Amino acid sequence: MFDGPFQHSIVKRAVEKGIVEIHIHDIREYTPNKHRSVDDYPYGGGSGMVMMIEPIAILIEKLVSERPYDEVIFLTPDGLVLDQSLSNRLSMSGNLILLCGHYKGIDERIRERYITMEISIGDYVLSGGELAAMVLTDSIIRIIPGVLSDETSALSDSFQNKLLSAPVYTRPAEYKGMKVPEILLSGNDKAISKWKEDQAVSRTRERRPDIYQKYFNEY
Ligand code: 6GU
Repeated sequence: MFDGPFQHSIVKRAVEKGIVEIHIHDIREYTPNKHRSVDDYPYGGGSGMVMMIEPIAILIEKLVSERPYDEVIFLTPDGLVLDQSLSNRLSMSGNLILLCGHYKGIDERIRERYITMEISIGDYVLSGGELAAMVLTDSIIRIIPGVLSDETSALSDSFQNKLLSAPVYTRPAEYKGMKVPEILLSGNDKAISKWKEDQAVSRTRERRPDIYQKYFNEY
């Protein structure tokens, strides 16, 4: 499941440049029981299966015995909702373990004993933590210095300066009567910067009044 996203684009380039390493571990390979089961019925009843403590504990203990980790992150819809500042913070850390949950959840004792941080990627339910782990991984890796060839590019993203980005255009200057804003063709760098900033502010005000409000409380 991870092959597609991790074999492409920015994540792949970061791995090839030797800036990051990604190791995928299958919990099923760490089951001590002969049925290789990783889940079981919940104590006290209820729907769905619960991921068992033992395979996950064995795997996490193996990993932390091999190298130090800054965080052991569990991807779960009841975690802290991911935003750019959290990605920025995590991009400055060393090794991370991302644990993907599945089914109805994982045995609570895993969370109590091993997990240092719980992250959700938004208020909707996915069928597993894998897609969330890929989203988190991409958002962390792309902002590590040296990963993007244009080093300034990640910094001008929507959200990175707390506002949405201004619209962008490329050639041709006119297509079927639709023109690129005159100012961008003017060569006047100062006026262009001002235009971009104004656009960022008005877009944010119109589309994300919640972010706009925060921006003007801070600045
Ligand atoms: Cl981290 N996991 C699942 N299963 N659903 C989610 C999520 C995570 N974040 C948002 N929805």
